[in-house]
Amino acid sequence: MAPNLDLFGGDAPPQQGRLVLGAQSVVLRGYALPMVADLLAGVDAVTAQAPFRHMDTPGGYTMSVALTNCGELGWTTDARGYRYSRIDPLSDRPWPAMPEAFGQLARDAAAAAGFPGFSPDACLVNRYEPGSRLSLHQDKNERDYNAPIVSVSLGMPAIFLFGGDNRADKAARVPVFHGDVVVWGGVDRLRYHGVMPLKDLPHPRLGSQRINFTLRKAG
Ligand code: MD6
Ligand code: FE
Repeated sequence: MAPNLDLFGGDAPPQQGRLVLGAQSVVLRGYALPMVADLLAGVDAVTAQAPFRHMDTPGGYTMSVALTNCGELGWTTDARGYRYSRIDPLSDRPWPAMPEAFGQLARDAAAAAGFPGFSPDACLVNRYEPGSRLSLHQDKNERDYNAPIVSVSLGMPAIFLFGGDNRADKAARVPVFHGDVVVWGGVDRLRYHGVMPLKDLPHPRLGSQRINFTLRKAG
């Protein structure tokens, strides 16, 4: 192949542009690609202090997605319920600080999606392996629903399910790729969503995993 036709070293070309999901929700294709190295360094720094773990749900299941947190507040679940906490129950210490690159990306992406002034205090980091899934849920443990949520996808692709305000509403199937950022808030803030069981489509940099992190204003 002529060198000028191989700009991406054999990888698929990065996607660009936006996919509108709802009145106040959008996928920003490839928005995180320029800062992937900083984001992955941030994930490594966070997980060195607060490793990924499989949490239990109040319903008696163990999540197939492994998770951890950074920032002032971290989301946890156990037999007693879902909540935000300042302390990592595994270490009994505060969650690791939010890496600067996470906060910057979240502010920029939120503003690009119509939510200026976003200032997240919590970041939930999820790790998916082939077969991991996330059943339909609403994000409603945050105190203030005026702030949006910014969700960053790295590694293997996934099919994000984007439903309505009721669990039974039909959900759209939205493929999300390495570097995509989903922002939602406002009238769409409480829509049901989830992730289909992941296929094993190894990513050149991250192998057989998908890392997703979601930035929120929880407190
Ligand atoms: C995920 N994301 O994409 C799971 N929540 O792995 C979420 O649960 C989520 O992507 C709220 C807003 C955006 C999200
Ligand atoms: Fe969610």
